[in-house]
Amino acid sequence: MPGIRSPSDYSNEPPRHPSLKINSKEPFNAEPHRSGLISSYVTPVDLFYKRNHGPIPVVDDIERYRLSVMGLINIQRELSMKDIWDLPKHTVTATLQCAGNRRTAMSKTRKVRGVGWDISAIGNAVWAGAKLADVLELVGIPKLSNSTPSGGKHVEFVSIDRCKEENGGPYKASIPLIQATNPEADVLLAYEMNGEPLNRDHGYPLRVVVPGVIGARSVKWLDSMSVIAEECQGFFMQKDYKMFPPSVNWENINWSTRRPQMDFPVQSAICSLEDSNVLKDRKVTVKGYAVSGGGRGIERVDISIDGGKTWVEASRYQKPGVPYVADGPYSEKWAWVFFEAKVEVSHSAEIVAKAVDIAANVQPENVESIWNLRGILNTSWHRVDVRVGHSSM
Ligand SMILES: Nc1nc2c(c(=O)[nH]1)N[C@H]1C(S)=C(S)[C@@H](COP(=O)(O)O)O[C@H]1N2
Ligand SMILES: [Mo]
Repeated sequence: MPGIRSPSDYSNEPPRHPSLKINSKEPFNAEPHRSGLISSYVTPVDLFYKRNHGPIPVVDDIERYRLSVMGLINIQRELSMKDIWDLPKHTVTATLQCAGNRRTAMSKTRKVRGVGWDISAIGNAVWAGAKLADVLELVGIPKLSNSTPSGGKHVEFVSIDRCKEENGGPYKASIPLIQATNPEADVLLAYEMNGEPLNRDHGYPLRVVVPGVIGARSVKWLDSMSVIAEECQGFFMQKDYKMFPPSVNWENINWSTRRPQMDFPVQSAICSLEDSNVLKDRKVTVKGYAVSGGGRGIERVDISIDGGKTWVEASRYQKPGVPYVADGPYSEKWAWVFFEAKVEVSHSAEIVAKAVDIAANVQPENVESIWNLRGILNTSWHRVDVRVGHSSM
């Protein structure tokens, strides 16, 4: 379509912030440095991690943009951006996290396949757009539908981009219809990020945001949407982003034995310290993020300076200066909390963070117990080794 293109090479990429740590150039995958990630509660768009599987689409004629909605009874609807803009605008603060966040640390146990992320394949943004439940209602599917009269039970999102995993076809994913039509699930077709129109890297002109779920389901550059009977059969639903036990390797893997990962488990990481930091002062401020999936708030964050033998509780907040209470009147249920604890270490220390969500789910102690060949969902206790003294260099 003129005005809307998916380039087949990387000569049309948008500009990116020079401070990003690039994990792969083509496709472009990058994350901010640890300290940059926690410099503000809402992650600036420039610093927000970028996770792509192909070249960035070019949409330079918004007038021509149409979202096709298929799988309806005898009709296909073409929605323009104006149709979407005319629906009530909802704003949702939600943390997006790649299932591959913290993969590099998992590879230290045994090599895994995938983009090597440190702890910043995560970001928190203020997304605005139409609720998917309202869009579906507009095309004739009522709120809180388990299925449609023609047997539709899932909503599939298909992108404009092209990627090699789909043999040159578009990136796609699906979510259950009941989640898509539940206004409380806050699934958005978002056209704004942090008060600005989405930029190209993050899905201009329209993307899905599925709060509480691994980033892979939040399809960018939405091209079409279908109501289908079975979940999406695309690569990223069926041959990737599934959690396998440590015993499964590339020789004995049977992808069909596992479900596509949806909700994110409880996660936290320390961002104020790098591995092998040499500190000038024994007094250390330990700061970072904690978040869980499915809208489960954070109940507690524990910090240890002796590798997990003894613990202190960190303070938590979403708004600076306002103590965070899970499910409290001011809490954002889909968004991360920042934590902070002041500790005093002796000459060397293994500093550890672990979070607990409101369902009392706790991060696992060791990465070995959750090791999986694709290196997803590394939510093990986050550990950093520090030493007090002068650098030997
Ligand atoms: N069309 C499309 N949507 C996509 C992807 C993609 O490659 N193409 N990557 C997914 C993955 S794996 C993640 S983690 C998030 C990343 O979103 P971001 O780049 O806005 O941070 O987008 C998801 N949506
Ligand atoms: Mo991802």
